Amino acid sequence: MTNTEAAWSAQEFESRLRALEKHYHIHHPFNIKMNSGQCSPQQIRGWVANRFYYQINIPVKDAAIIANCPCRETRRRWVVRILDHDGWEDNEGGIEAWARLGEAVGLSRDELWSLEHVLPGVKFAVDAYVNFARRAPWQEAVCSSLTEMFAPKIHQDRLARWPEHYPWIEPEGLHYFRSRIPLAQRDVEHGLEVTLSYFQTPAQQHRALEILQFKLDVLWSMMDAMEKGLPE
Ligand code: AHQ
Repeated sequence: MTNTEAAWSAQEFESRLRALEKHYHIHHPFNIKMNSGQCSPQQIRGWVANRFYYQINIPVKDAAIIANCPCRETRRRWVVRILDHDGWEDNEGGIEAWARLGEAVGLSRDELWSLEHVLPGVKFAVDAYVNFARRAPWQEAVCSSLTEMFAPKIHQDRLARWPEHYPWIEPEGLHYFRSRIPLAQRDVEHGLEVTLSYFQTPAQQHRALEILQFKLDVLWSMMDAMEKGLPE
């Protein structure tokens, strides 16, 4: 980036963010293996148990963003992300839906909640994400959530392919993926609003790309750890 470079328009900035899709974990060899039916039941269970650590940390990450955010309007909107995962009143939430996915693939709730299957590389990557959200300016942490721009496709792939490739998984276990698609689209709208308005100068816009790449690397590293650490 030269220091005479002009800032990108909002449209160009968004398309640069979206161009990072090529680094999204949908393209990771382990994800391709999983979605083409080549994973053993043991590996599917391992993926569910490891991703559970990511899921239970999402509301912790979002609470860190809220704790750092002085803007009531933003907090009023961001708080729904915590409720989406933790649930509220009789809405059980996404963490409960993931526990149901665990049972559908043959993991007991105790086994899932024990976190005994969580691999060191997965734990390090997830903890790096949560600690980033605790320490970074809240707008930077918002920007890091924008990997969800690419999430609907990966959920749709699982819904389309897992029933045929993994008929042994109880179908209702896939509810989490279906429920997440509209929520991801809603969340990305808010995340983009904050990102496109906060990161104004060329240096800030390049910083935003770096932040998104960091989060893409978090997801990619989780897959690296699972590819290596989940035996056939
Ligand atoms: O289920 C996912 C989820 O609730 C979130 C929240 C969001 C964030 O705040 O970082 N990212 C995210 C993602 C979820 N599912 C992942 C998947 O592959 O199932 C994708 C992940 C993301 O794209 O960041």
